[in-house]
Amino acid sequence: MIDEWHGVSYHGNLEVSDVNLIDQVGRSVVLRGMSSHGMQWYPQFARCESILTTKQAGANVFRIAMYTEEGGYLTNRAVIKDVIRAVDDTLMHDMYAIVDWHILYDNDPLSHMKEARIFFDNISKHYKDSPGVIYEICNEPNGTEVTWSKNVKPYAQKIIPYIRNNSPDSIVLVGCPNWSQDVDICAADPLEFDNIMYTLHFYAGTHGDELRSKCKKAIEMGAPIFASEWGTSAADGNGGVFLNESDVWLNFLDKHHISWCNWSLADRDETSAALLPSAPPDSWTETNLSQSGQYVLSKLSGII
Ligand code: DCB
Repeated sequence: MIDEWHGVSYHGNLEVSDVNLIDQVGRSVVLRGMSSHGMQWYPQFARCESILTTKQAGANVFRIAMYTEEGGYLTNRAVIKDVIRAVDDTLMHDMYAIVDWHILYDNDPLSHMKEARIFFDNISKHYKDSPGVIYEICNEPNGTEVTWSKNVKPYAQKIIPYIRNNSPDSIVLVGCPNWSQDVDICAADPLEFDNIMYTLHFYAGTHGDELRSKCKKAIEMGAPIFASEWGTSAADGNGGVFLNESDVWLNFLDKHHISWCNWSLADRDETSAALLPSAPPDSWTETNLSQSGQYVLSKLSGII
């Protein structure tokens, strides 16, 4: 399947209908693109020319991963400047922009509730008139103590009204327990907001049939799924690359019209990074692509 390239000016405001995305006139929409790495480390690849190169390969979305910890937002508010710039550059290219509150070692999204509330209130006010902005409110809740009913769902119920108040029609992506894998648990006890999708995250070297079954189960229960982060590597971002396993995953996503972002557009020395070390941020080309980068960029245009 080869899709024609369509972006924000064509599709406008997106909506969730049944388990999939549609646009303002009811056409089906699948978004595909790259995720940045941590914005506190790799903002240079989340800028104009770099994002444009992914668009030229077929991407119509870019995800901006704003870590909360590890030198991210919580201790370094200056990162917002790069986040805003990345969103603006993405919108300038007529692509959808995902603002990702990238919790990770801060397992429970409730642990930084107040900061999340202020951040999402401000950012959804700033982009209230931009149909291209999508909000991802918690990257990967994890840890045995962190459950959907006690932690993640209450967090989502508190944060989403702040976004809705400023930007009533935007799509909101909600992370699931167990590193955004337990989509079936969310599906069994869904949120009562419109235009919500649950995120499925997978790493092809670690996750396979079992996770796909969970996802299928969630879809059958009526849950809309967005694969906002996946990698060709193992779950630690390294190892492999696992391209045969990635093929199986991409066929699965394609079959279910699931949108996706690949981890990550950076030149870190790890196999999941799309660029080789020392890639020039503003002028990287095919020669700078890692094995993963070559593979993923060839899939962005919807050619499976
Ligand atoms: C997720 C995170 C993402 C992480 C990738 C790969 O974590 F959302 O932030 O990225 O998947 O692990 C890695 C970077 C590294 C960096 C590290 C810490 O690639 O360069 O050093 O983050 O910032 C997952 C996903 C799944 C699982 C575990 C993790 N899992 N995890 O299934 O066990 O522990 O980070």
